Amino acid sequence: MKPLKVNKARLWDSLMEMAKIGATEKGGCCRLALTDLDRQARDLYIQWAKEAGCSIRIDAVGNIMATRPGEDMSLAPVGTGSHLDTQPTGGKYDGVFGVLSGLEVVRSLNDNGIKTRHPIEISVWTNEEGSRFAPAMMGSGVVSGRFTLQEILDKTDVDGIRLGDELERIGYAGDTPVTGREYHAFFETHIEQGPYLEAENKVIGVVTGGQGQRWYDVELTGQESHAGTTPMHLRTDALTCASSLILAVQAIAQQHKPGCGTVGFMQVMPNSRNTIPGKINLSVDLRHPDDAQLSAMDTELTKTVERLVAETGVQIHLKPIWYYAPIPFDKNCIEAVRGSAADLGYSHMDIIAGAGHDACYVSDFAPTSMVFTPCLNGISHNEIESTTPEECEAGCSVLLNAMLRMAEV
Ligand code: HGY
Ligand code: MN
Ligand code: MN
Ligand code: MN
Repeated sequence: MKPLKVNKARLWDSLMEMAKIGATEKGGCCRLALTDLDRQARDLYIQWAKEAGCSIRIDAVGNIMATRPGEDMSLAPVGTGSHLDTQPTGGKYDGVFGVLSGLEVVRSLNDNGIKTRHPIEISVWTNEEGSRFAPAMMGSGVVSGRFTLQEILDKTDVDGIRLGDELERIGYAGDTPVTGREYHAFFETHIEQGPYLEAENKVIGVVTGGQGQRWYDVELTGQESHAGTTPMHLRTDALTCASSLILAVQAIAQQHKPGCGTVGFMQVMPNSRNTIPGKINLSVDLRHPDDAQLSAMDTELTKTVERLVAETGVQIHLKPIWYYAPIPFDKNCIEAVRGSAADLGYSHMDIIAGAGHDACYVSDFAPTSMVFTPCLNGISHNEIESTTPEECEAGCSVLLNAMLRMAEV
């Protein structure tokens, strides 16, 4: 069978329509997990999926499963999907491209009158971003057993609002169990969010796995006092200590290439220009494709904290909140992606995912791989995130053919 291509214009129009929900002035999207805007996006997606002939289930952590029937409904579905929640200054494509690619696969199968043996299922995973509620990849993490349902429902955001209450409030606390989910194979399509495909002039990334991550909450406690009357040698300044820690995180990453180290969140208290900061809350995000190196980065971070406490007198509480080791994807699924890209004549290369993706957790219980496409200058988690209709068509067409290989037409 000649490899099928998807409907480029229809996919692009769906992306642009969805991007109107939570649209920001700079051309991005802000749809934080379980806000009313997330609900609006979910509602629109469900409407489209039903129009495409899918049945809808919602599970106890708000994951949405849209299923296109197969000839043999006793078979595990071939799945795809991603997330609709975004970063606060997110783009139009991170996550959404994977969800709407799944929908376009269903629409294209309908256009071509193709009935697959295995059902086809598109998942929208709850709170992949981990921005409003930390950590990330919660919906897929509960289904894969990395997190318990209760611990995730009890998570609170920075304002103390509980995740489970938000799920109820937006009407997405479903009754489908989070256990026993099965896929014959699972693929996630996603923009690369980094510079490598563009640098190598490739259209498709054949994703062989995902790098590991370690996230921490750090609380630094010094002493508030007057900015004008407190001599420099008598200060216990939490912010200057935090500054040393932030630079150390960068140094640790640079000493463990190609590891990454980021401090993206910080609260300064009392945050008054003429009071020496007494309390700092900040986040640390460490990543590496090799688990031993990721552990070494963790050890270096702990040693740095001990050194700074001794040097500055600031108390530092380093609280690990999330860890997963680097994840290898399934060889057959990787080959389905690589072979589909070759059949369609798209330039392609193997690549490891630098970002966390729901596919990483789905690979705990199902054969999994991903399809990456380039984004302009490798920029993501930024409102200027950009890609083209042609790149989206390429990624989605590879997804369609990879799924067909596994779903047995
Ligand atoms: O942080 C990540 O890698 C993802 O965007 N949640
Ligand atoms: Mn994403
Ligand atoms: Mn993201
Ligand atoms: Mn992600």
